[in-house]
Amino acid sequence: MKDLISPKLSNKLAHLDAEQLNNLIQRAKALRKRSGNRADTFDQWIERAMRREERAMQGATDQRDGVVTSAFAHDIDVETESGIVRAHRMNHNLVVGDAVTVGQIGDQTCVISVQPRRTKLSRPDVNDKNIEKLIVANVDSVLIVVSVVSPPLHPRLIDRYLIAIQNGGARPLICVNKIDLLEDLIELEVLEPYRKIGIPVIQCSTRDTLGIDELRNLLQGQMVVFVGHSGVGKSSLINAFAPELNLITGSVSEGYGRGTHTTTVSSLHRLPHGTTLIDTPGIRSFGLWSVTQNEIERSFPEFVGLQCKFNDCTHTKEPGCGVLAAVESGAVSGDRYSTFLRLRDELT
Ligand SMILES: Nc1nc2c(ncn2[C@@H]2O[C@H](COP(=O)(O)OP(=O)(O)OP(=O)(O)O)[C@@H](O)[C@H]2O)c(=O)[nH]1
Ligand SMILES: [Mg+2]
Ligand SMILES: [Zn+2]
Repeated sequence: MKDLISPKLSNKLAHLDAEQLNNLIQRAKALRKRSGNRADTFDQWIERAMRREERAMQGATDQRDGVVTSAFAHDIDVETESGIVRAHRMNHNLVVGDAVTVGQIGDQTCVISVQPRRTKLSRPDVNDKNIEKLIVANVDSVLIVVSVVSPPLHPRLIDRYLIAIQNGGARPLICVNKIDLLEDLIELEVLEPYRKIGIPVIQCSTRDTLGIDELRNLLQGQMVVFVGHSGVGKSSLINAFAPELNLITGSVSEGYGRGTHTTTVSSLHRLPHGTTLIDTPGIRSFGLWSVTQNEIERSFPEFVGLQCKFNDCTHTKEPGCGVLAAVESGAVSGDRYSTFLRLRDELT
């Protein structure tokens, strides 16, 4: 369908996702059909459709600001001063946490504009890795939820999240849930390197109500998104803060120790004392969106201040490499260094 549009116009429309582009194409086709005119190029019809939409937006009445609390395929829920309203997305790529203005166009409530994002968390689209898939916008912190035993702990996922969070501008926190299932706390030693680089690591159990108060204090007054694999207990943790929300929680399959993808859409919840929590669907995998070698290095604060002989040192084999020396002496954790190498390889 994209072939209908010239490469030049396609570039101008690059901010639209596949569905938005499709909507625009359908509107342009409808305009062309109604006019009966076959002489104009399809680019011209697309531009006409865009102008029509802009005019409609300018004429929108009863404009109000709000925050997106849930995002569906065609509509979003927006929290406004007068309560939650459902609005048509129009051509906007929106996620929970986005600050928007909505207004009335005819008898429909529509999104008129989106404010620039203060922070964001994104990943490559699962179907097309060249498309950025936003997960959430404007959060202060991202709580990476992992569990132990069932599902098992996956430190590699934490590493990828840390880079994406750093790039998006929010603060990372780690929550290890289900510690009631642990026979020996020694298994949590794999998380020590994260604590060492200054990331709070909170141990929790929603079953035994352990760590919940500590987490509540840490998150107070912030907008926080809960992310992680399915079945680690994101929704259960949010319920532990606010049982009245009664979010649906799932089970973990016996054989594989995997979650069953219970939460299917993200949702935003206001708690007392200015805390806002966002629940998200569990992920199967998490790829990195638009990350450079330098950005990977920046997410290893333990490398800062280490001196390498060469300015463009890759810290892999060069003589006089400060990072390799620090790994050798134990000043930098061998696990974290392996992570660095793995992430680096993923880029090439
Ligand atoms: N043993 C134990 N089980 C827990 C704990 N927290 C949650 N669970 C259980 O883990 C299962 C999955 O919990 P959910 O809260 O649905 O997990 P989720 O991360 O929201 O999963 P998705 O929505 O699929 O991404 C449920 O059966 C919970 O009862 C805990 O601290 N200890
Ligand atoms: Mg859930
Ligand atoms: Zn080096």
